[in-house]
This record gives sequence, C-alpha cells and structure tokens, in this order.
Amino acid sequence: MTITDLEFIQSFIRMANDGFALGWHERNGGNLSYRMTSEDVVVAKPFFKDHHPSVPIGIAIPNLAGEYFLVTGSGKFFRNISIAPEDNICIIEIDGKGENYRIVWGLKNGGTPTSELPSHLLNHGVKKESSHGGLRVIYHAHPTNIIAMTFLLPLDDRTFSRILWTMATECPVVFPDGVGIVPWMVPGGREIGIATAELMEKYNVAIWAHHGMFCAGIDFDTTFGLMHTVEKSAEIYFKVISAGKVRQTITDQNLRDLAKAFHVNLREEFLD
Ligand code: 2HA
Ligand code: ZN
Repeated sequence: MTITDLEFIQSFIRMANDGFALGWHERNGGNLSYRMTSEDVVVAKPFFKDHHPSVPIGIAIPNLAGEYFLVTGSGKFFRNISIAPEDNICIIEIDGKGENYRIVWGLKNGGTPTSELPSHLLNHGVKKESSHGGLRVIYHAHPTNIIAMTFLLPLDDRTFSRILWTMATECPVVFPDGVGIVPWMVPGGREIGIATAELMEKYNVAIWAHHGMFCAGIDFDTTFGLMHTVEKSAEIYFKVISAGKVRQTITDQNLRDLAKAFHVNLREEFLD
C-alpha cells in the first residue's frame, strides 16, 4: 500500500486523466485542488514528510486554517499525473492563520503548488463557508469551446448563462445558478483570484475570458461533470451557429417548467 493507492488520490488522478483525454489540458494548462477530509488526513499522514519550509500564500484565508489540500504542481503537465503522481501533485497544509502553506507530500523532484493557488484557495474559502464544509473540489481547465465563446459574446453573466442553459435541456438542471464571467485578467495572482472568488459567492462556474473555466463541486464526479456539461453546451452552440439559422430553441417558459419539474431554482434575473 502506498499513498497513491488511497481512494481520494486515485479519484484525483482519474479526473486529471479524463480532463487531459478531452483536450482541456494542453502542455501545463489547468490545475486541480481537493480539500481533504479529516479521514483522508488520517490515512495519508503516515506518508507525510516534514522538511518543507512554510511559504506565504500572499493572502489570508482564515477559514482554511489547518486544512490539507491535494493540488497539482505548477508547470506540471496533466498528461503526466497518472504515470508519476508523486512528481506532479502534492499535499499542502495550511497554517493556523490561513496565511502560509507547507508541502507535506509529493513534488518529489522539487516544485511548487499550482500557479493558480491563490484562486484555488480563495474559491475554497468562499465555498467552504457557503456549503457548510460540503464543497471540496476546485477545478481549472482550458476547454476549447467555452474559451472560443468569450471572443464572440458580450462578457456578462446573463448572456452566457442564458445561451448555455438553452443549448441542452439538462443544462439548467446541472447549473441552475448560471455562470459568472471574469473579464480578461493576468492569471496566476491575487487579483484574478479575488475576482473569481467574488463570482463563486453566486455560482459554481466562473469563466475566464480568453483563458478557461473554474468549476466548484462537492466531489470529483460532480465537479468534472459540471465542467463537461458547460463545455458540451458551448460545443453545441458552435455547431448550431455555424450550421445555419436557428428555427427554434428552449424558451423561457420551457426553462420555468424544467425548474419546476426538477425542483431547482433558476436564477430569476436571468429569465425574461
Ligand atoms: O498553466 O492553467 O492558468 C496553468 C494554468 C494557468
Ligand atoms: Zn489556465
């Protein structure tokens, strides 16, 4: 038994592979983080090593104090995660103030956690609070169609949400809150992290214009499924607009009927 046999690490690796297989992780694109449960920490702890220095996160996230996260490494390729997990991912421990992290396992040949660590941790901070601890996965990927949409449409939450909802009947059920849009910003820092976390107060999906998407979910399946559903919707959008003139679509009344039948609250301000 090694640490990488643990179920949460296996699930993390499978998700990374699936994202790569779908073309969302060219080169070192994308990153993934998972807030470990106390049970995960108990079973993983015997494999921890204690020689890494404490590093500032660059922002204080007090409600993550003492949490452990499994995260991808900066500059690492999703393509390589399953063949050498201990070299491409790591576990970090957040200090008692939520201001510093320390690697406790992984990145065995050196390296640092994902360049988008501020965005991941700020999103986790928001979601831990709003989900009463239930939400554990934050996923960033570069799905082709959703990126392409950000060149064509006005960058507002309502426009994107309405189009994505109406491209396939299950979309409003999968993301009834809609999606938020972050205008183009420099990636990898505190500012884009704050802008994304603000949207995560309202949504489980934040689209970064001309860059990619962030999804949040309670577990690996839900979070991967959310990314997959939104990206598929974007793909349908392109097939439709490039194929001809739209004759009919899902109407606002259809959306209301769906919400009623599936017991979800569609964001009212996005309906006509
Ligand atoms: O290269 O996706 O946003 C990793 C990224 C940065
Ligand atoms: Zn990216």
